[in-house]
Amino acid sequence: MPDTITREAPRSTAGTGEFDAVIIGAGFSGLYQLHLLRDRLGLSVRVLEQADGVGGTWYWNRYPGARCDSESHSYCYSFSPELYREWEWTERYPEQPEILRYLNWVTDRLDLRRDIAFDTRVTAARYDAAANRWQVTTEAGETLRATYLITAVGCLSTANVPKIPGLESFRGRWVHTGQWPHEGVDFSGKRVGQIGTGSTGIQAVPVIAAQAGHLTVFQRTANYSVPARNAPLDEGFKAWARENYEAIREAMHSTPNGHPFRIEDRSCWDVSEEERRRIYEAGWEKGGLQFRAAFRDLLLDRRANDTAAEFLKAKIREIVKDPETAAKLADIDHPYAAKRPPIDTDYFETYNRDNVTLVDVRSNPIECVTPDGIRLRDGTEYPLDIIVFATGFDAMTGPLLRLNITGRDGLALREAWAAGPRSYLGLQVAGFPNLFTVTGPGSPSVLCNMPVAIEQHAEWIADCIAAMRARGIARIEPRPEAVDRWVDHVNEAANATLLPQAGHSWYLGANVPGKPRVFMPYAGGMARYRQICAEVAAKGYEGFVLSD
Ligand code: N01
Repeated sequence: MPDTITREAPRSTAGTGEFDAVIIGAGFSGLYQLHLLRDRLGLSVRVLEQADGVGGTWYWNRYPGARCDSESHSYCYSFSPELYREWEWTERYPEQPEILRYLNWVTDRLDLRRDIAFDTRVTAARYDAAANRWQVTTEAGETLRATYLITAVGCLSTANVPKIPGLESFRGRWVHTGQWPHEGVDFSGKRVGQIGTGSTGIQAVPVIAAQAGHLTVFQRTANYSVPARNAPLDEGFKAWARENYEAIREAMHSTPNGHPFRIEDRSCWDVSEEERRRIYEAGWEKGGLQFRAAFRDLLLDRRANDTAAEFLKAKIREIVKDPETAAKLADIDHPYAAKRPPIDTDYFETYNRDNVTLVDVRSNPIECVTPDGIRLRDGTEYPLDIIVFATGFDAMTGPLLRLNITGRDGLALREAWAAGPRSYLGLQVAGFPNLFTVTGPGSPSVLCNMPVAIEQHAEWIADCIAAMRARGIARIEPRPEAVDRWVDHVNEAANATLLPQAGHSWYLGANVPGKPRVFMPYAGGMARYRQICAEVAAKGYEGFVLSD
């Protein structure tokens, strides 16, 4: 029986009407986009949000251990020094409830709530060329019309529940981490099975293990992880962040991944083996995503990457006492950070508990779910009361395709992207005038600290709309040849790194059976991307067709 957030019949308050802009989604992106379009440009705007509150990712992902891997002082809006300085984070990495409180606080502080329709799921959006308006339909049957349609639906908002035969027959409860019940799940004394050891699974395992009777982790792909070293923030750090707001923002804007730390400008081969080891030890002790910034060539040179990979695998073997379990955990088949690198609190240590078992489902795959548990190909069965799917998302394209968007001449986005996403700058799609996709495929998005990527997109879109209105331009859409060039550039940027070498990564769509294998985010770096977007705008929106 699936156990997810229950939704009653739609009781949307979207209303029917004419707006300058409709924004879909009220997470980090939609909230800021609303603020810019309404309060800076003076447009009439309606945000449509399927949940009953703001927060997006942080509304849905309430699984045990859910916490951001970016540090608090960088995982927030930075467009306003007042907002930045007024909010006080409590820990090095913000926990899901704290981020949700923060986003609710921003919503009220900027008086955004009155323009958001909650409980409103968009079922279709169609471009009416004659009127140059987008017609947006909701589950409750309402229709809204707007000149600009902006998707702010996030990259990781469509839960991926693998189609495992027999799931419907399971007599226990099952739940996906991205659709976690608001009242929580009581694991006390229960036999819990968790499928998935990505960033989410690695956060959830220690917390579930601490409560469950027994936890069985079904691992298909072993993963690296570096300790997060989470801790309460002291007053000194909080004061430092407030005082150094400008410098922190400047750092986030000038680094490839939007984090406030810089990637060291040294090659792995510039230092002796002993020095390298000392650097990795220091990174391990400091903890966090910064570990991958130790050398500039870790994601460029496979041999350099191997040095970090070997260090991390040795740590696993050191921490995990049972050699067989340690060997399974350290049997990692991809370069370090070629998949999104997780960080953890006691992940590997948790396998030393008596109530935790690791099962390798790469060599012996899950065959089916039975009424009583999970059965593997060799017939071994694990009786379970609860199954946790930490199996990720139909990333980046999933949230956009499920909106059923149809552009000019009846072209469906699903058709346009049948062989994989094609966009210009990740911001617009040819054939879909005045549709803007915040952090869409082809933009740095998930390879960047998300609020930094989001702010840049929302600002670029607002500036673009302001420029159009000032010049009396009614429509903007990319030229097909600009899309072709951008798609080539996205591929080149990915191929210049080790990222495509993790063949099963969701960056490539490989986690969803049947999804086209295309490297979706832009790997050329956020700072470079920001510059490209600014140049495109400065050259009168080069690569776009602007028409009256
Ligand atoms: O999802 P994932 P996630 N049978 O796709 C396994 C962000 N995030 O939710 O690798 C067995 O990474 C799958 O195995 P494999 C972050 O960007 C951010 O963990 O496909 N196993 C894998 O182990 C992250 O990257 C924060 O072989 C199956 C796991 O499920 C993104 O969200 C915190 C399976 C899925 O891992 C997604 O992370 C947490 C099957 N049929 C997450 N299907 C922050 O800090 C899938 N798996 C902000």
